Formats: sequence, structure tokens, C-alpha cells
Amino acid sequence: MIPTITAFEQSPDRGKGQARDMRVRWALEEVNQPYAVRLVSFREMKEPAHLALHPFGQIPTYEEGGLALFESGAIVLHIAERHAGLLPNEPDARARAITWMFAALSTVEPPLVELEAATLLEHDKPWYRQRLLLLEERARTRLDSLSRRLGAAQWLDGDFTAGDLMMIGVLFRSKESGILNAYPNLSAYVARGEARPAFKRAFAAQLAVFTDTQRQ
Ligand code: GTB
Repeated sequence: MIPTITAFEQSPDRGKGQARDMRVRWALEEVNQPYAVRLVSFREMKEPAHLALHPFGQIPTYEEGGLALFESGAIVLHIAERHAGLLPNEPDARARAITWMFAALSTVEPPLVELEAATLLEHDKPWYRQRLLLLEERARTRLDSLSRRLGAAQWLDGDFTAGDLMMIGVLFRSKESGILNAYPNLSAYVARGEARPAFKRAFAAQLAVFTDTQRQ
């Protein structure tokens, strides 16, 4: 059964891989699972058919037979659990890899997203400068700790896992902001993820959505 995911019909990032379907595509590519993509407009995302799949009216979603999932973390975990290659078989190592997925989504991603959102949406507010300093400090606190833990290792805990996929997926979004430049090991970690053939296929697939719409 080929799963179907949803992605933006017109991603505001113009195919830079910033939207969260990127990490789902990457996971599917890592396990060599073919998939279909249904593109949705911003209007369609808020209509009943899509809200039945995603209560918050967002992308990505994942449908496979009678199963419908939302939340990129839950989707990647589902893919990793159903296929070999993204989670170790040894139970403790598997639990640690899942822990890194949660760490990426609930400890590292929020301050990075807050910072990005402030830069995009709050730069004209009188209190912007002050808030920016605060948000940068919060983001750096997390990146400092992550950088310390990763050290000179290739991946977070032995071989590449869904924990790395999710952490790199999160960090990748902040690359353009320049905040990772102060962390050569994190920049190299993201580059190692980007160099994986599965990442490249996923990136090319989401970019093709943008280039196809440009051609029409
Ligand atoms: N926690 C959910 C998950 O991990 O799946 C968050 C899902 C989410 O934020 N989805 C966004 C969405 O559907 C797309 S990824 N937004 C539309 C809406 O809420 O109405 C966030 C995103 C969007 C666009 C860019 N960009 O263009 O740069 C980057 C990231």
C-alpha cells in the first residue's frame, strides 16, 4: 500500500525544504518506501475534508489504507517503526533514538521556531530588538547543549537514526538564519544529513513542486 502525504501546493519558501513535509519525505526515502503526494492550498487546508485528517488544518498528513496521521513526528515514528533502517533493533538503543526525536521536536525546535517567527512577523514592533535578544539567547542555550553533546561524533547515538533525521530536519530550517554558524560541529552534522542520498531525493521532490508550478 503506497501512503499518501500532503504538502503545500504553493510553499511560501519556494522549494527550500522548510515545510515539515520535508522530514516525512526524507524518512520515506530513507526506507525506500514509494509515496504519493496530494498538494493542498491554504484554503483547502481549512476545509472539512482536510480538517478530518488534520484537526489543526495543517500539512503534513499521512494516509495509508484506513490509517490517517498528522504531526510530522508521529508520522516519522510510524514510518521508522514499520520499516527497517531508521530505528535500532536493540530495545535500549531504539528508546534512545526515539528520545532524540522528542528532544528535537519539543526541546530544540520550539525556541528556533519562535526566533524565526519573531524575525518574520514581529520586526516592526517597538519591542522587537529586546525580544530578539531574549529569543536568540534561548535558542543558543539549546544549541550550546546540543553542540556539546554531539561533540565530534557523526550522529547523536551511534549509527544514523530517526533521531538524527528529526534533529537535522529541525536544524536545517535554521541554517539560513546563520545561527548555526557559531557551531561548526552542528553545521557539519546538518551537512552530513543533507549529503545522504535519501535527503537529496526528498529535497528534489519538494523542489519539483515549486518548479512545476512556476512552469504552469
Ligand atoms: N507540529 C506540526 C508538525 O510537526 O507536523 C506542525 C505542522 C505545521 O506547522 N505545518 C505548517 C502548516 O501547515 C507547515 S510547516 N502551516 C499552515 C497553517 O498553519 O495554516 C511550517 C512552515 C511553513 C512554511 C515555511 N516556509 O515557507 O518557509 C516553513 C515552515
